[in-house]
Amino acid sequence: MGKALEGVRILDFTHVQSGPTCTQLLAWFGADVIKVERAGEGDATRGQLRDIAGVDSLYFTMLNHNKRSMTLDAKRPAGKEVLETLIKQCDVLVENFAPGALDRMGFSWERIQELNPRMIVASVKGFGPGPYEHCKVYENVAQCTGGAAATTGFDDGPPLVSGAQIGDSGSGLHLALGIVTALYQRNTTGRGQKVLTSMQDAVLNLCRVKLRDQQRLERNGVMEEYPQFAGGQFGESVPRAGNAFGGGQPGWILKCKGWENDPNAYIYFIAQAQVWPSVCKLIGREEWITDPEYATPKARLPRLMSIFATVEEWSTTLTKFEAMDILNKYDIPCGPILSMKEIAEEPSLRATGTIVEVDHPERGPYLSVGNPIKLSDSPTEVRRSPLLGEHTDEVLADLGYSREQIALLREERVI
Ligand code: CAO
Repeated sequence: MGKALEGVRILDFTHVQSGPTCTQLLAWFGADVIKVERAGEGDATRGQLRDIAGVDSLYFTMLNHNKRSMTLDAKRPAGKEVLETLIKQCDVLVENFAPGALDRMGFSWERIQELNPRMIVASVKGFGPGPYEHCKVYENVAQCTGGAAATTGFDDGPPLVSGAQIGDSGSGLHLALGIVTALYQRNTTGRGQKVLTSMQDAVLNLCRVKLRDQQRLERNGVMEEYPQFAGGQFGESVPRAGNAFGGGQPGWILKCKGWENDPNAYIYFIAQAQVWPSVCKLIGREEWITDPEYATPKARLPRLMSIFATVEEWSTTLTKFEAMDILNKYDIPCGPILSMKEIAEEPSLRATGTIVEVDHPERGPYLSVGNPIKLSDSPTEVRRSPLLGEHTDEVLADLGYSREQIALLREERVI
């Protein structure tokens, strides 16, 4: 079966996590992704957080599947010539260098347009145009400047960053959508365009509901579903809501059997209005079904934390999986807190290709997260990440370079 992006050629000038997340997705959809790296070291993540000496790290291998790697010194004249050829023959250039690096290399938007007016130039930067546009940015900076850290954690504690890499991988996802959208528009305009995702914007987009809450707070002074509503105080900006559910259905994380020794023996429980009678019966509080202090969602709001404490008396008698089975029988929305170990071993995730085992010539088999976006007519086969420069000769030959020319570039240490 063919692939959705077959025939699309990507000049992948990305490194670390945000850009590579984007180009990996495009590769999984069938694009030919040529990762251009500096000879010697390559993408810095090849050597970061190594678990096996001298072997590409999991950080690198898990973000660079299905790509080809070529080495190139893009700052030397002969290297720039190769880059020009690549720009002429590719559809998209993706980069996440520090601001201005591509211009300093001599490849401004205008220059790229001259070389190939159909080229789409897609960039991740820490910030969009404005006071911080020149700053270098990593994941947690974006979480802090995009509203995530201020709204994560408990209100008696400091701001918290999340384990989910919403700044890096989140930006990569946004960028990938921008690229396929620009490719689609090119079908009618015949022109390329610039695609920019700022990490701050991407995080803020994922924190959209918190900007909603900021405006609700300013209008009404309180937000009834926040834990602060029951006796606490609201300040000027959206507070950290602990484990409260962001939507209209109240929820919280509850202890389950074994929580004293197992840091993940918990379940997320949602007191959805429709199933309130079932919740009351399950936890032995049938009187709450009709008691005016508990019967309606509005009446329950000021006493949510004590309601969750009562449900927890029930949940601590069961393992998280037993609790999940029982709650699901009554259609009560819930979810066990799964550890990374449990997720890695979960057979259903293996069956769908969301967790994949990949073989690598230097490290042997390892686990990775496969393509989370499933297309029925463009299935994903996850192939191992390339070794540094593994495809340099192959790519140059594809571009029309002769054996002699390639040998000369190697002799001059351009590749
Ligand atoms: N040939 C020649 N030079 C190359 C090259 C190649 N193949 N590949 C990279 N370089 C050069 C760049 O041109 C740049 O040179 P100048 O500084 O002279 O312009 C230099 O290598 C370093 O690139 P960089 O500044 O992007 O790298 P850094 O390690 O200093 O910064 C990072 C890393 C991530 C902070 C920065 O790239 C950045 O802010 N990127 C945008 C935001 C982003 O994506 N952040 C998320 C990263 S994932 O956590």
